[in-house]
Amino acid sequence: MIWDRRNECLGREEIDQLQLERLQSALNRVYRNVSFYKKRFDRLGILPDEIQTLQDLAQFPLTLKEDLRESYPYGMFALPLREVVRIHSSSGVTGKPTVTGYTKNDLHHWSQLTARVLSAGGVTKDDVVQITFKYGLFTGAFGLHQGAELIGASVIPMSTGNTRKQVVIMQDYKTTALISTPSYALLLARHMEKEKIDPKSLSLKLGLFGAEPCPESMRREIEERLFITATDNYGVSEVMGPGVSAECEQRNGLHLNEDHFIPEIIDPVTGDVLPEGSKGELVFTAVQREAMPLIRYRTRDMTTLRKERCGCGRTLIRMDKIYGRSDDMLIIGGVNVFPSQIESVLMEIEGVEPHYQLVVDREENLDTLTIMVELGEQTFSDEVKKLQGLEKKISKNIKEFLGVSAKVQLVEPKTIARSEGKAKRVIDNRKY
Ligand code: DLL
Repeated sequence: MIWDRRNECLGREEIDQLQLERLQSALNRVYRNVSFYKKRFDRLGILPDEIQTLQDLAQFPLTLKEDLRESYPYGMFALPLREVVRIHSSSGVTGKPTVTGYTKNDLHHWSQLTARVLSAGGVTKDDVVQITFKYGLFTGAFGLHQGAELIGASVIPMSTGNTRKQVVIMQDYKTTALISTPSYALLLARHMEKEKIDPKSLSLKLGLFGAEPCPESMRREIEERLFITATDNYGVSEVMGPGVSAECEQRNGLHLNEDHFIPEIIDPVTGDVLPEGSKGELVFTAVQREAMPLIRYRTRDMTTLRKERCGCGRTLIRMDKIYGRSDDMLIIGGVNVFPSQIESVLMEIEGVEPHYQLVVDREENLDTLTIMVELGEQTFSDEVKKLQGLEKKISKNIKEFLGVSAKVQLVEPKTIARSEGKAKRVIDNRKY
């Protein structure tokens, strides 16, 4: 089912015209109202009015996550706070998170966009939707919740954790659609297997998965173990949250809501715009946002855009599943983590040296993180009990500050290889 046939099935010329008009308006709004953009454009001598074609967008500078951090919390807002009715933030607690704000109109658009995502994934008003994303600053739960209500589905705002209860609710409330990270879906499957609960005895039909990569092998495993149809959906909190793009029943790429987000693919090294069909880094200009329009925001996600028509009837451009990242951000069980954040947690702990290595693996399709932490000579000679206490403390702090579970392995002084150049902090053994 196509939620918004008028906007999801526009002709290419209509899309281009709509994007150009909205782009001109967004550039003018940020130039007038966001000092960060005014200063930048003035420095480069470019005026928003000069934009004549969509290709002219490439003259404008890229916006980085760091720019948002430096404008923390409200520096990127294009409207006074009294117009902002909702505030969310990106995951990750240490360091400055990035903040994103929504006006009433932004929330209205957001619900429309997540309703598109949910409809593409097969959700209708007859579904009972269980949302297992965390309700809070993270955009995932509220964003998809609003869209599901707009469709008229029955929404269960379960939030994260308590896997046993999640399954009981699923049984009792007759959940038909699961909204989660793909890795959590596998955790649920594993739990049911252990508890000898037959997934076929549930009412579950659909799984809409996002917030982290879901490679084909993982999709297949989820579908086989839970007896559901699984679709992938993608979003970035700074740009909006979920609602940016999603697979339809054809499952050959994610339809990108181009009437709200103008996508470009750039070479992550040179920043040059690459031709259609190239693999590169995804950049978005959020033209419809009122509270926080973003110009050429670098997502650091690697993909390819394709304009060929899809069998479902939607004309929106499609992006391939995310291939990986152009920076060192890791997504572990749906939580975004930068090695630098782990480092700052470690450095707060006495006796720990600034030498560590992160080993990321996938065991039975679930992400695992092991942090190898090097000890100073003094600490290393401590008794076993003390060392065990230290291991626990590191693990607890990582969970508390970053929201990820990690196994901590303490290692002898000088065992982690030193590097002359950039230290190799991460060994990612997962295959996408
Ligand atoms: O993860 C928004 C979201 C919530 C999307 C729920 C879908 C469902 P952030 O926390 O800002 O926002 O993380 C954004 O997560 O740049 C990608 O690297 C990654 N990501 C999100 N969805 C996918 C996906 C939300 N379907 C970052 N496939 C992005 C691969 C994804 N990576």
